Amino acid sequence: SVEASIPEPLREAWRKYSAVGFTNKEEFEKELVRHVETTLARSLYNCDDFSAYGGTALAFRDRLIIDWNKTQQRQTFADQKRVYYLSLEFLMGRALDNAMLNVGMKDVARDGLKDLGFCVEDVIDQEHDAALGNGGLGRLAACFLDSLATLNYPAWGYGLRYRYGIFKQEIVNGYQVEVPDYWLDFNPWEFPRHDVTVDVQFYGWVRKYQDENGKTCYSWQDGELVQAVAYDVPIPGYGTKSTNNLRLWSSKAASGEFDFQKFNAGEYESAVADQQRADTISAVLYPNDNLDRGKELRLKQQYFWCAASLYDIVRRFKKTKHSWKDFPDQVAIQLNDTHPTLAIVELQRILIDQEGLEWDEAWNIVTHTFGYTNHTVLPEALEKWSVPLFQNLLPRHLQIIYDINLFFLQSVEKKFPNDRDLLTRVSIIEESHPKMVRMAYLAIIGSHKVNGVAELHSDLLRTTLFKDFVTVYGADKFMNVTNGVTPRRWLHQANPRLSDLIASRLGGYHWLTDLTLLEKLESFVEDKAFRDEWAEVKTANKLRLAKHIKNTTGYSVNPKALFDIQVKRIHEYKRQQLNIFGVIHRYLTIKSLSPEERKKLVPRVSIIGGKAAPGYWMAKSIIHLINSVASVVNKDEEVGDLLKVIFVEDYNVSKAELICPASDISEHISTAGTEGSGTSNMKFVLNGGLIIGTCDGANIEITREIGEQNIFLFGNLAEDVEDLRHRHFYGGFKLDPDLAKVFDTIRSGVFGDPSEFNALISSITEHGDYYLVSDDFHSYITTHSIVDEAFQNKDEWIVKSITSVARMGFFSTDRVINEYAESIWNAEPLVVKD
Ligand code: B1H
Ligand code: IMP
Repeated sequence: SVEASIPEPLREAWRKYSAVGFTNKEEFEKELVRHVETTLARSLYNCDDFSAYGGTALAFRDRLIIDWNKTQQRQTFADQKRVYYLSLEFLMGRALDNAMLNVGMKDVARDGLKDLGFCVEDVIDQEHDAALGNGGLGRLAACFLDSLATLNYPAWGYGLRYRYGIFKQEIVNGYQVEVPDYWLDFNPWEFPRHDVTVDVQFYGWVRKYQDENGKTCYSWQDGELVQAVAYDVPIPGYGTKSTNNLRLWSSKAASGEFDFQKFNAGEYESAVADQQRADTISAVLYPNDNLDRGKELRLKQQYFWCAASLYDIVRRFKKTKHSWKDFPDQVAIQLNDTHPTLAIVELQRILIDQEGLEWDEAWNIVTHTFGYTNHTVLPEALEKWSVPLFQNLLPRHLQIIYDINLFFLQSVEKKFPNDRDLLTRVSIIEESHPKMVRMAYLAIIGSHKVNGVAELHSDLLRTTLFKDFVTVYGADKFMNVTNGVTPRRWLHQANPRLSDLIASRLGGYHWLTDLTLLEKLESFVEDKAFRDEWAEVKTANKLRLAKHIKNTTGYSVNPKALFDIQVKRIHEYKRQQLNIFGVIHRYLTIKSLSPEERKKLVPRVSIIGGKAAPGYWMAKSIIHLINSVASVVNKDEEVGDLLKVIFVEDYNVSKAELICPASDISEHISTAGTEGSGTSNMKFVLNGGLIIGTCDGANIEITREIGEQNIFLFGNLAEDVEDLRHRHFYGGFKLDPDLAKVFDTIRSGVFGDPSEFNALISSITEHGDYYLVSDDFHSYITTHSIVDEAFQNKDEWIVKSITSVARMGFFSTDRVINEYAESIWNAEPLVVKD
């Protein structure tokens, strides 16, 4: 082993001085002050909350990196199968609170900070979110990393180190304005590895030649080189020493000969321009959720990241000199959607062009290595790249894709002779103008398992989108792994009050690593004292949110009102328009009642938050309508506390941690069959909120787990959507009468210039109502009345809340990761000891 090659006396000297990190309050304070004074060059006299955050973060970082080193060494010696999770998005949020809790040192930090004059919550609040993702897909990747480390799997995440994460949203005069999110000014959580670099090639041409044995070979020549530099982010597990690695690549100009040539030729400016062009690759996260725009720079990002990651993975594999056929026993690579599909082609290229393997042997290795997760069936989100673009940027990869396709189609033809339609349908190349590469098909063909993220979604994949591939491969290749969330961040960290209350009854926090243990809570539902404490926690969390709303919007909301929350990316399929039309309907109802009748109503606060993709006009006008309605309703004295409308600006992970514990009801109301899974539905229920939702995504399994009596379902079913859409066009379209009144009100100008909302209304009234807003409106409104009624029975409401939480054990990402490990990765945990 490597260790044996280091002489014993040297090892001893080294061990004597090995860093250990703080283990108690005094040591923590000492480390904190040392970092503030020497690393940050501040002092007692100018240490503000931000510097205290810096010192605390650095002290915790030291601890993490000590465990990180142990973990990586242990994994290197054990040399068992590693899991690599490739994702273009990791929506991590803040790291400090999570590090404190996972290491089990938050109380130590709280006490230590107090001794030095600081409040731990204020210090935690100083941290800038790491927002390298759009929404659910990126946050799922972050939850997976937490569970992988907690469960001691040897696993690495690979992504891009964007200089700009998702934009910051500001609301100006009711409109969304995007502000760049430069988040790297001070980031103590990353370790630059200037020695871990990979040169990545683009453009150029392919040379065909015969080797000394007369075998035909290909080599990718010339073009442009960009350097990838690794930045490592330690990922601590909860209650374990295991600290895994998230490796993010940053781009810069390669220091190869050709820059020097330019400098020598006096082309200083153009050499600097090359530098800037290289920087651009990892500069910014594409801000689209569930949308593919086919931009060349995006394809460059994808290849840059796949090539660097694959090089790193292959290098690590080769260190222990296994034979190539062992590769799939040592390496599992999971593709988070189709964004990393090029990794499949890149591995095939490495094996045949660089390692000299025969095609079939190489392809066998490739297909046993990869697994592909699909997250969406929305047609506009399915990635396709134009062949001419590919030809120019990645000429050798395009050749390999054509070969993969040829061999695949030959195998299909053999199995299903003379079915030319089938061949056209399953071909990786779409015969359009220009021709397009269908990335999902390539991902399916190059992987041994394909999974969807909730049962309905996986069924839809098998019966619609990937139907022909089920015919070709059989059903076993296509499976379901229902999503989850990490209970560490989404209960313990976000909702310390509820976590402590649960711990007080379950005798500690062991349920945080076995969430099914929550079922024991059901035996306390009859306990009045427990129910009261449960209700108090909810009220405290609502107060915490009310305070934030007051500080950020100036509006006062009544914490006794029913808090109705919908926070997620703004998208027509997620139907925030249905929500705001419902709010207008409620407003009209209130206005039509006498003061006596109004007294019977349940006061409501409708809270909506989320970002719209900068180029998505319909989503932006939904935001504008919400803000316009808010400014009218919130000022209407007749309405008072009966209805308040709040738009939460700049919804992100740290705000989600504040918001999820504070709902009475949350909305998950996508058109049936459109939401892959949804994960905020799980977070809200886990925090004791009930939900109103459609039969879509994971709502269906949540219902199965918690019971129909504990969820408010409404709307048309997925199986009826196609028919309804068809009828809108051919049977005539009939607008719901209540919705018609809502539209009349908007058109009357009550909420400002109605022409601003024309497109929103006409997409329903004139253009086929693709998302079935009108079809579902009546049952939506009726179900909200049922919610109001149920909320008035406080005791029953609390019972529903407790029962739901008790039955949410299934939705931990620990369960999810164990399912992937067993049925896709064939990977085992490796416990790291001291
Ligand atoms: C999800 C995306 C997505 N599905 C393309 N698809 C993107 C697609 O930048 N792009 O091009 C970005 C994101 N995101 C979400 O994944 C689903 O809509 C949710 O339902 C699901 O819960 C989540 C995690 O599986
Ligand atoms: P990599 O797999 O070479 O990228 O190494 C990742 C990390 O694993 C290193 O930074 C070390 O902490 C650890 N590591 C790698 N190789 C060895 C080794 O030979 N002995 C002990 N630890 C190692």
